[in-house]
Amino acid sequence: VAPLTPEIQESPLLLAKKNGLSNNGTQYDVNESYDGDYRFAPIEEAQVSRAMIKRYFNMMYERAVSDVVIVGAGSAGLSCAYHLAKSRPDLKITIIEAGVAPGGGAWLGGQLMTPMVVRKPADRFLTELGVPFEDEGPFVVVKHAALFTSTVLSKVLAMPNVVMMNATAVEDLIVREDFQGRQRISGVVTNWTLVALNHDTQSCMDPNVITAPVIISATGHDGPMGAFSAKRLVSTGLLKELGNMRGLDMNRAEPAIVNGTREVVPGLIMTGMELSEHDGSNRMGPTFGAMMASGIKAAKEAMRILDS
Ligand code: AHZ
Repeated sequence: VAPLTPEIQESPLLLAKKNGLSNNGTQYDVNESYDGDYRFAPIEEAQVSRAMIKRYFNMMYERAVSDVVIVGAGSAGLSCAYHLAKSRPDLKITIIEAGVAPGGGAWLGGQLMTPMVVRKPADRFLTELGVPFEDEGPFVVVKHAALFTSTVLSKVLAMPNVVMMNATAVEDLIVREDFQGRQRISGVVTNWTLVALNHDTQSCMDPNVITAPVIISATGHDGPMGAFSAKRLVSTGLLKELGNMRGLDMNRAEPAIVNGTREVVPGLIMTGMELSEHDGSNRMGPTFGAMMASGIKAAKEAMRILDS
């Protein structure tokens, strides 16, 4: 990928410091003593800005064309990203997460309590991640939901083919006509979340776009931002009406979400609790196995589409 701008000319002082040299050209010594004399390598403030700007905007430039965009980094979106990125290191996978903190509702189990319940056989995913749990027979319990979320998040972010833009919201879908005259979702329209939340107060703050042959929507059930794609499909006329999430029934809800995970319109796969709004299926409350299994199924669906 070509750099956005020609290499910025560094001042001789910056260059010397970057190379670990002091003003007079001698190598500086970073003293690692913690006895009141801890010293850092010298830095210019502008170096910090450039270190971030160059990487972030080069990343945006490169990911303007992605292979797969995952919208939403809750338990379903992250499980999907993990399976897809691990199975297909050749794919450019771009995650867009509206919140500053990725993880969606998976930092806690239920009613702000920390343990996370996962019904079998989805515990296999925990074993694959290396997340420990207690076996309770038909289900397992992770001692803190954040242990699952931080583990899957760190593994996803460490994969070289994955990037995540958080604090960034998908605020529309790109809908194109394919060669058969069918409407196909071909990308997402993004904005900084703080901008997306202020369209009513400022005029014309136009968005940015990312194109990809496969979009996976994992934006959760209805909420301030949730069920984004399901609602947008209705307003574009691609879906007649929302099914609307039904009441809680764990035994009906979990298989309905996993078995219903699919390409809901050409180019758009839906996973996790967003599907309950699309299909009108039940909610399962604080049990997370379906989010993991649905995410994995969405990843398999993406590979099927890309390989077809
Ligand atoms: O910030 C949202 C969250 O992190 C993000 N998101 C929503 N709209 C977005 C948009 N652009 C970018 N327009 C967006 N990001 O999507 C994430 C959704 O995570 P979640 O935890 O809400 O959904 P999930 O389907 O991964 O997990 C649902 C967990 C639930 S809800 C539930 C119940 O209510 O009964 N039970 C379970 C297990």
